[in-house]
Amino acid sequence: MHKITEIGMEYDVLRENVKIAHANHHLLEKHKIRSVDIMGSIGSGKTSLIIKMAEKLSAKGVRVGAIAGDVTGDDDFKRMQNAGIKAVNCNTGHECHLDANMVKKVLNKMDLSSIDVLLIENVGNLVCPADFPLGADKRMVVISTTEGDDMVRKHPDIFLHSDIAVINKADIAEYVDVDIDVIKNDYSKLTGGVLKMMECSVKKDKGVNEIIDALRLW
Ligand SMILES: Nc1nc2c(ncn2[C@@H]2O[C@H](COP(=O)(O)OP(=O)(O)OP(=O)(O)O)[C@@H](O)[C@H]2O)c(=O)[nH]1
Ligand SMILES: [Mg+2]
Repeated sequence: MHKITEIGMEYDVLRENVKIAHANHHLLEKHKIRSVDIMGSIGSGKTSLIIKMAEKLSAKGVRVGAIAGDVTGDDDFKRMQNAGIKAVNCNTGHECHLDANMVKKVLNKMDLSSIDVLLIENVGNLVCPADFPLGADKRMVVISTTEGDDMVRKHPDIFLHSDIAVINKADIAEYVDVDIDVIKNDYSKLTGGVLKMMECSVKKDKGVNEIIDALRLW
């Protein structure tokens, strides 16, 4: 569990995070903004998916904003901006995940009346983000075929903390010797058969509409 000791007192960071997450959620609801916390492995295609989703949503008149969460730099932020998304960069410094307080500070800087949907890209990591809800309506985890077929078995927590799970880069599964059905079966078993993993290829624009449907963002 993530805990810190401050001036001799143990301070429960997770409990404080939940309180701020509730406030973020309340603020987003007040502005009628639908929001998604997009977690997932490094390089699984989170930014690519956000850009593709934003393109499709914008074409239907939905105004999209995004938070580009990264440890350092502005690469993803610039990609989002170049794609016409109202984006804000959020560098964590040394942290391997966003937390609710970082998101609160970003929300204070955003013009919330100018967006309908907020897509929050978390730092690429399949462990830490799970513990830190941000206040988004939905949490989604994105993995890809290039990480192998054992991600659900190795990182069950993040899948259990997510409403929707996506396996991206379906277009290259055969080249990296990955059987997507193995991953889907692991996920079904983990979630008691209630939830099905969604499959997509952002590159080939396959499965992205279905993800937007599942998130109810149109
Ligand atoms: N073949 C293939 N490549 C993809 C697909 N989606 C994304 N990529 C590529 O995968 C690489 C990583 O994509 P990003 O969108 O930057 O991934 P990310 O999860 O945002 O990465 P981090 O923010 O660094 O964790 C890029 O070179 C993308 O072009 C896909 O569906 N198929
Ligand atoms: Mg990214």
